[in-house]
Amino acid sequence: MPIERFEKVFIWISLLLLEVFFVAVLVAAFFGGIQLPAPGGLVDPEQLANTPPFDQPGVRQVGDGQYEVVMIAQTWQFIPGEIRVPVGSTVTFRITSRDVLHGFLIPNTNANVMLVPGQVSEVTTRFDKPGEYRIICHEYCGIGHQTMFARIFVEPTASETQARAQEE
Ligand SMILES: [Cu+2]
Repeated sequence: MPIERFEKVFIWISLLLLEVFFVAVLVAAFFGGIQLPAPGGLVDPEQLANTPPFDQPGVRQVGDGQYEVVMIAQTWQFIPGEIRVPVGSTVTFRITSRDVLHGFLIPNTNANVMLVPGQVSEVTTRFDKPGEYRIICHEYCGIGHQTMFARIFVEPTASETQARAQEE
């Protein structure tokens, strides 16, 4: 069966594009640190108050520069609504939803997961720049959706604060 010349060209271009996208996925996965959010386990959303670690949401230091944040999302807030960690911290978030589907996005980081009731979402990110970050719900969850956010304050370390004071 003869294949028309232009058709051949486009078949090759399509194959080439597939290759390019495949390589892009590999580069993102192995060099860009992009990864699928890991399922962190199952919980009963109605029993969160009696289920560790969700009975005590908050920030815990788990190592040198390593923190764990246990969080609950519910209409229309994150608990806790404020988190403080020192700059340079690696933070693992363990989050679940108490009621409906919510989202968890920290803009300009790799943290971007869905929060499904009954499921624990886990995502790890590093904060190298001090400042205020926001956690945003990016799955429409009802009439108060646009007000659903939390703050992360990444605080400069004591030595950095001193260095800055001296500069001024
Ligand atoms: Cu929402």
